[in-house]
Amino acid sequence: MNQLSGAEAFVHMLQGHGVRHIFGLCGDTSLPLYDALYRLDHGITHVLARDERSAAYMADAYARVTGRVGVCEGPSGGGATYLLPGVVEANESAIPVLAVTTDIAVGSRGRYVLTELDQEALYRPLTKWNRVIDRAEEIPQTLRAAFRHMTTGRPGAAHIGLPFDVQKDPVDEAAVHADPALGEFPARRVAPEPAAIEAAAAAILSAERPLLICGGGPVIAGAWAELRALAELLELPVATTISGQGSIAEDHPLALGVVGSNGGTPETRAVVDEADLVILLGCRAGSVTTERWQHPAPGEVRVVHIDVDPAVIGANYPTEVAVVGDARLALLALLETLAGRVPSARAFGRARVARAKAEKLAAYRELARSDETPIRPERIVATLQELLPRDALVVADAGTPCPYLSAYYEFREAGRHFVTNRAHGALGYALPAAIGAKIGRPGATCVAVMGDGSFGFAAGELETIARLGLPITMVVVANATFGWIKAGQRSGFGERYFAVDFTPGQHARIAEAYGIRAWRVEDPADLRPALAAALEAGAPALVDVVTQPLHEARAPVSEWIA
Ligand SMILES: Cc1ncc(C[n+]2csc(CCOP(=O)(O)OP(=O)(O)O)c2C)c(N)n1
Repeated sequence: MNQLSGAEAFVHMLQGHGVRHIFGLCGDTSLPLYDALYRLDHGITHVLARDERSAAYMADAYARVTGRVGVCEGPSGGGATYLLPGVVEANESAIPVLAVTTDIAVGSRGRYVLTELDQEALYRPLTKWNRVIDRAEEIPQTLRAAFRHMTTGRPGAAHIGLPFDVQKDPVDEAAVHADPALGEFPARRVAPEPAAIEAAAAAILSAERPLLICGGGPVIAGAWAELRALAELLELPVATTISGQGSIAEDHPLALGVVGSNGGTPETRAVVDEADLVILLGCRAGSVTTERWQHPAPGEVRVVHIDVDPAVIGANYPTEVAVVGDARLALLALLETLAGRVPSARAFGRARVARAKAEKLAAYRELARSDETPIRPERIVATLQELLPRDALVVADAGTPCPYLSAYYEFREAGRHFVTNRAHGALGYALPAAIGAKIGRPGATCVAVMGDGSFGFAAGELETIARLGLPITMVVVANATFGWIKAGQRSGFGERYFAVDFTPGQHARIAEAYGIRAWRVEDPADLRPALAAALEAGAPALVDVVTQPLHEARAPVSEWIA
């Protein structure tokens, strides 16, 4: 038999699944793997990150924008622990990320080897599938299982541990084969039961004011054409969660925009409350989307719940009709079932959406023109809206960027154009995620919007952006405080501000020290020229905007404690 080393087999298995990029950071236990990556002709580009946490966020964003599995890697012990935040974010957001940790030799276990850690136990609660490989011959089947689990059903993250000796032991070359279809997601889509579709159609037809709320599912399933067709057939207002932005072009007359406590507003909430039937599509109806299960009101609204994951259906709302299946296939089936059965179109949807949007945007537009200093977040959003092309990629952190962009930035193309980490909202996501997003979609204008708190978490990756020469425009929304938490102290704790403020940073100068072009903006009049110059630079660029803090702002946030 022809033999490969374990590391060689591992690389060929990634190649066989169509992997083109790996994001990672080196370590002792990874040396055989790195050597195989160096020697073999595999067509995979390795992107060196400066922190494994960033590598995982890069892989996550890369997967979101490409529809392919994102791969990140790090060494045993510290590397394995530093990858975790990105892996859990991906898993909870139904994004397939393969985390590869190398590990101490199987033969050294239990002997107090530097970096020893039970990496399988560590990853168990954070992944959909997880295995530390004990014998090299298991490598091909382990990779196949990981890809099957990551990209079928509800997508999710997987972890594979690759011990040092396993990387060097022999593998039969004949065992190295892969189905490249499993490198993309969703793979092997599952269609819903016809009876469930018929019941859903009947329920929807019997409703007077139905409303659709899209979670991340329709974006992952690429269901925007079918969604739009269904909305137009039924004159159905379409709301989304933050992860669901991109399910429908937000300038469509039936697109209501984001609902919920983060990015929803009283005007969009009113439409939710008026609905007599809500279709939850690829949406878990979690605390943020539903304003802690108040809007819509459980028990008072009829619910049709469509999801690829049967476990989420009925978790939060008494459900009249449960439909299990891929979002695109479910919508296609609904369209077929409803054909010819919808009474002549009612204008209700469009008129109601238009009114809600006009009311919501009136107050925003006023603030977006404001010449106040510190600069209002509304003005930043409006300026980005003016300058960015329709198909730009916007990557955002928690804090000020997320609610403001969700509420007021209009993503005018369906599909994944907004990348943000809504499972955990951990700070420091946007800067590294923008790297993965830009590498995944090199032709798109890419902007990362982050608070100065988030900047502090991620600034080390400025070197990566500069080294790779990635033309990403970073916008730092600088207010010298962990503003979201300060706003929570204002709204719920009598303005007892405790341990939230930090020293104002010179973010432009930090970027310049990395060789990145940068602007600092304090005067609102300078904002547009600085952002325009940054976007036109064709090179890494950063704009540091001294911004009104959230606790003084009129943020589109109904609850600070989600
Ligand atoms: C890793 C992590 N730790 C803590 C939090 C809790 N948290 C949510 S928002 C926020 C403040 C964000 O500050 P900043 O990035 O400066 O943005 P701002 O809210 O000021 O706009 C914090 C600390 C978090 N989301 N992630």
